[in-house]
Amino acid sequence: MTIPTISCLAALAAAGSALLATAPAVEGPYTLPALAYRTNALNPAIDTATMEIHHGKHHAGYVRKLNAAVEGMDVPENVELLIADLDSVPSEKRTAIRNNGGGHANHSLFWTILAEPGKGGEASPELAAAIEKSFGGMDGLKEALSKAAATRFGSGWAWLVVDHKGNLVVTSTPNQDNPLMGARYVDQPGTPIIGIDVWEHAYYLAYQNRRGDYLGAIWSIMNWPEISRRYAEAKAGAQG
Ligand code: MN3
Repeated sequence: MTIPTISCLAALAAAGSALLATAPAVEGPYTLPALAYRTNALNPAIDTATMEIHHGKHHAGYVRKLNAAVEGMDVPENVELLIADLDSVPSEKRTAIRNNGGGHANHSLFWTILAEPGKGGEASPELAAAIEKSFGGMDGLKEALSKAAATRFGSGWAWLVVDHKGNLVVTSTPNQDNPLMGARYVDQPGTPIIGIDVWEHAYYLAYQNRRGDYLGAIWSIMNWPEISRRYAEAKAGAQG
């Protein structure tokens, strides 16, 4: 066994601080949220390398580009409020804010509705009843959401949303669009309570072209207490 010498450790520390000093500072109102679990926690449904790249590179990239896009603007701290009001942002910045604000909001939701296998709990009685009413039960929901995700051509997201009447609806969007963006931007507006990332970067390392296998596995890592909390909040905010 090789024991590192003090000078070796000092060199490493110096290299580390040099790295920190030269890394571009994250400037701006939006920040990459920390994960509530380790990057290996979602194995085998989502592998460690995918989690590290997806969160640490892709999501971080959306945050960085969003901060660049909103530079000099007075923006809400909550990115969901920003993307829910795209009409009010300057037209020359709208596409960048739509793509990168959507990317930041979508991934921020995605990480929180996932949990370690066996720790995902159960849907609240209220959410379970709503799933029963709209989809005939959990199997019906899984089928509808998996179908929406599997048939989304190219990159995008599949969603379970609460619509303006308070009903559960399954939909999908291209790119980083989010149902919060409203009817001018998406087919089915609403408040998302589940979002499934079907960009290839979300599954390609482990599943390659087998999007269906990824979609089958993701049900083993759903965080039902968090999805239920979002349901209750969205339901309270719906008009119907
Ligand atoms: Mn993604």
